[in-house]
Amino acid sequence: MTATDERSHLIAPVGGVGGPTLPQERRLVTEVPGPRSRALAARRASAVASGVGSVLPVYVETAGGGVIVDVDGNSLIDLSSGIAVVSVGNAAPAVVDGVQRQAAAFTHTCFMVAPYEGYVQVCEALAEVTPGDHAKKSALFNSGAEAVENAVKIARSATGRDAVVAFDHAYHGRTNLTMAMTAKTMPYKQGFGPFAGEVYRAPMSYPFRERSPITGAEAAARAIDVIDKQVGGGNVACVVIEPVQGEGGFVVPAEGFLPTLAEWCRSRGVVLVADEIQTGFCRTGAWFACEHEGVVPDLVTMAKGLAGGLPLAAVTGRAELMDAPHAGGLGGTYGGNPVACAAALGSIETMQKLDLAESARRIEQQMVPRLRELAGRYPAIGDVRGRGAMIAVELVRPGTTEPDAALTGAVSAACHAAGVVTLTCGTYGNVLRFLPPLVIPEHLLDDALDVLEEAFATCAR
Ligand code: PLZ
Repeated sequence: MTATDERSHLIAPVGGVGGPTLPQERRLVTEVPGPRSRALAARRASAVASGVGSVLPVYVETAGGGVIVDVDGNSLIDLSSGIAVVSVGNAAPAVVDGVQRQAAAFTHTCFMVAPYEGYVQVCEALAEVTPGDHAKKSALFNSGAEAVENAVKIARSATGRDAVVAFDHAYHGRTNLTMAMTAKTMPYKQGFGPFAGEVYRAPMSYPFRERSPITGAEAAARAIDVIDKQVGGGNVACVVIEPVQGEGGFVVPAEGFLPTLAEWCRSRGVVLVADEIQTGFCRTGAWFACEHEGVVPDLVTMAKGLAGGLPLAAVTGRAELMDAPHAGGLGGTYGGNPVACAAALGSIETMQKLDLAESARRIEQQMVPRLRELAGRYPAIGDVRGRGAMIAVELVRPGTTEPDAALTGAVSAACHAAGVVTLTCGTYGNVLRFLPPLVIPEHLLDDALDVLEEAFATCAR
């Protein structure tokens, strides 16, 4: 088999209506939302609980590669990847192929009842791709929040300690423990308490919002001081941190912050958990964002990009920590579902063979200069930041760091109306973030950036 043959099933269609054979173009044939989407919105209003929101006003018919086609036939450019999930592209051929074969063979037995090879294969692959060359083991779950919950269980079991440290602006999920770890009240926590105990919050390194310039090591010392004084290093089971914060605003900590924190954890016997749920699987231009600073976490939580759109999550880490809980102490009915595992194997294979970490770095090179140029023209853009294909602009009142959430919402809505799927985030709701699929063609990303530029021309001064 030649190299091209070997790769062909990763880029060629498997059949069906979605996948990369969908024309990779922005095409609006109705107003957005069109009549069919509006009819579905009306049905939704009486059937779906209103606590569940949606970013886009359109309903999806099919999707493939870097486009989403709605029920009115509009083709939108996807700069969200379903919140960093379909990094290999929507309906990626190797994912679809794996899912179809596995679903036809068996859909579920429960790994705790009757195990199967796919689960083992995923754990073997995770030991290979995650940072560090120590002996590793893994356990599989369904959602990111569930992975974080289990990382805490493992860390507590291994250390015999209770305290969990999370950071300002952190996001770790919506379950009771992970809500306590998540920083932002609205919309995640308001009215949903009381929250789990023994969760403490430390100050983050957020270069754009420091009152005066401070190095990463100094920001880490500030956090460590809070932990030492308010919790006591010897009481801490784990420090949980997103190496680049996601929902909190695509905050890239100052260089030196993560390594200093990692060193402190090691010296105090604290388990360092990297929450790579949003940053993992090539998103930031490396397989895991910790690698940019050579940090090797004790445990890594993963989900999203792992399985190309199927719900699968994992905790991977040092074998001795992973083996700390008693037999039967970890699990769940659906954890490591065989169809999701087949999807993960297809997704990981695609990332390896197409070198999607390199693609993420190319996306950064295509996006950042254009965003910087835009920032030169629109002083409302206070900061351009991110790594790889995890890039954001933070919007402020010109000349200040005062957040401008209204402008952020307006620019994002203008992008949606023009056929580009953008997301916002941030503690102050003033960060416009971009998470394109790593397979997005250059021309499509260029077109999306043109739309963004027009949106600024319309909405900003
Ligand atoms: N940890 C770092 O980014 C999920 C949340 C969207 P689940 N982020 C998207 C929303 O509003 O619910 C996330 C994350 C990090 C944990 C999670 C939680 O992952 O799969 O959504 O549970």
